[in-house]
Amino acid sequence: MKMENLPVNSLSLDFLTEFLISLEKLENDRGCRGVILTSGAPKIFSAGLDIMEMYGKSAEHYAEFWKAVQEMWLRLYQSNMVTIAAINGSSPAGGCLMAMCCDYRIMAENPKYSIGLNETQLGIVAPFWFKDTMVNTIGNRATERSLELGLLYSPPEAHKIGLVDQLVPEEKIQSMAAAVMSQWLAIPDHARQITKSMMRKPTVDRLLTHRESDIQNFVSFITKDSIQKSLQMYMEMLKQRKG
Ligand code: CO8
Repeated sequence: MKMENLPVNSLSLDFLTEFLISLEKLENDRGCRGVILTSGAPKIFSAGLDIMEMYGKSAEHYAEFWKAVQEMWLRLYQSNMVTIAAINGSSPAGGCLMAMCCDYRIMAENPKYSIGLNETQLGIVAPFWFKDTMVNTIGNRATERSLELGLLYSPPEAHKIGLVDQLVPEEKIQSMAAAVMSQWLAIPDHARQITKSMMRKPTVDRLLTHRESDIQNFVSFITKDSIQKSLQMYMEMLKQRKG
């Protein structure tokens, strides 16, 4: 699956809806046992959640958007397919979350790219299930430090802490992803799927149990004047940096 929502593959409501439909089609296709998730946008895997979906909109819109973000996580994290992220660009926040949902992460060795959950840098707080996904990937202490400081890691740093499994020269990323996919597909599906579910189910169940309150928390947090102001300042900073 090659994500292409130019310029930066931000996860808008429309994009998430398309993504979910495409993923479901593959999931229901008996001939498809694995997916490589990558980007068609130059230098960016995904810029994470579309900030414009979280700014200046109605409470109903925020609730609908958040439900779609939850759904993306639930489907991708629990996919029956082998999922490999071929991270061929920067991958902040929601982009990092998508990559962490996969079974294996390969990142291009480009010093300009970075990956991490940088929410605190925007003045917002990563939800508990973002945090849980990171804890399951890199452990508690590394997550605590990453989240509090909103750290974005270079490829070597991300590899060192286990946020990505492997680094490759950029031009080799797709062929390496295909080679890794072959290794994973050599394992009988049912054994691998049950094992994956055993590892991930407690984390998934936590969100399922608190799904409605998580939506309400998001809406009441994001509608606060102070949070709207932080997001506005962050968007302005992005635009100024560009200039
Ligand atoms: N959403 C919307 N627009 C974006 C986003 C985004 N996430 N990221 C970039 N853009 C826009 C920029 O504003 C710019 O717009 P314009 O052309 O109109 O000026 C355009 O995309 C291109 O961006 P850049 O010029 O910055 O492109 P670069 O190639 O220089 O850099 C980056 C690309 C590295 C992706 C950079 O744009 C960046 O760092 N973006 C911000 C990424 C980020 O911080 N995302 C966090 C989103 S929040 C999230 O995912 C989880 C939130 C959890 C919510 C919890 C609340 C309770």
